[in-house]
Amino acid sequence: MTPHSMLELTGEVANALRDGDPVVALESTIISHGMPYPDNVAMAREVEDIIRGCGAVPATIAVLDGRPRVGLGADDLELLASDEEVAKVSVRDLPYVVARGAHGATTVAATMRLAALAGIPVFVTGGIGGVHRGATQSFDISADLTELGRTDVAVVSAGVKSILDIGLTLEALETLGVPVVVHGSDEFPSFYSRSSGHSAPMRVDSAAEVAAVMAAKWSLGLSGGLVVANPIPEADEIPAEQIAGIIDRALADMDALGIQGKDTTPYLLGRIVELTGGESLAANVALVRANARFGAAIAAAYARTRG
Ligand code: PSU
Ligand code: MN
Repeated sequence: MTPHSMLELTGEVANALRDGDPVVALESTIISHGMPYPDNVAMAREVEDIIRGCGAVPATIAVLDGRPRVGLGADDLELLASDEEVAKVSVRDLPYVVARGAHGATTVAATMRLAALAGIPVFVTGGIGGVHRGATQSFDISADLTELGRTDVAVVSAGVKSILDIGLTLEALETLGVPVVVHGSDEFPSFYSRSSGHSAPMRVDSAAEVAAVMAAKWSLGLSGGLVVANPIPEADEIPAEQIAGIIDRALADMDALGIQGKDTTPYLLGRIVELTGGESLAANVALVRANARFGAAIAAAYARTRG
């Protein structure tokens, strides 16, 4: 397919897509609003290098000067990592930042949509959004779920953090018809930890199996995305019991400050880094590295099913 004319692709990404070579999309909210500077830009660069090292082309996605960009340079990554003015952009925010010529860091939802417009079916991140704890009152359910229900992209993550209600998030994904496959485990992972208390809706043991599920889904005309949960490597795990107290404290601090809406996830991520003295950041970077390797393998396997 020809990428949408409003997108600006790097030559490297455009050539790979034209030739049917594996490409991996990456989001930018994780850079601008998910980690502190300069760890965020170091992570962004390293993840691109890992993906290249695995034989795929990285395509980090963001809106810069109102232009949706697919593939970024070193200066762009530095800007996204350090400029306080970069907005967090989910799908509902895309028209506004584009119309105003502003900068925006795209969430999982907005990145999926732009990746699909470019023709990239595999996207790697750390964690996806979902149903927030207390959503029965707040109605706070991430647009990441809506997008997974309608946009044809497989999203590789380390599962769902327990800042969210993991059980309700899995229920919502089922309602939306989104396959949730867990790599090499019978339990759905909770980001920092390989366990969550929720069993894996479906298990796969290789990148080729994920690619086969993607191909089967879309061949059947079942539009929408897939959640590919890749549990954090054992060596980097923070036990669920240890992180639970930290997350409860971060949630209590958020309530005390009256933080709501789109600011909740960035606040909680930052507060968890503070409360763990950086331990959570090391785990976060480690799981993104592992996801980059697995995502590149999925992109290669899926490209083989097409070629
Ligand atoms: N979870 C993380 N790290 C992140 C995010 C979530 O562990 O960086 C970001 C992603 O960009 C995700 C967004 O799409 O937060 C979800 O925000 P919201 O809940 O406002 O939809
Ligand atoms: Mn929200």
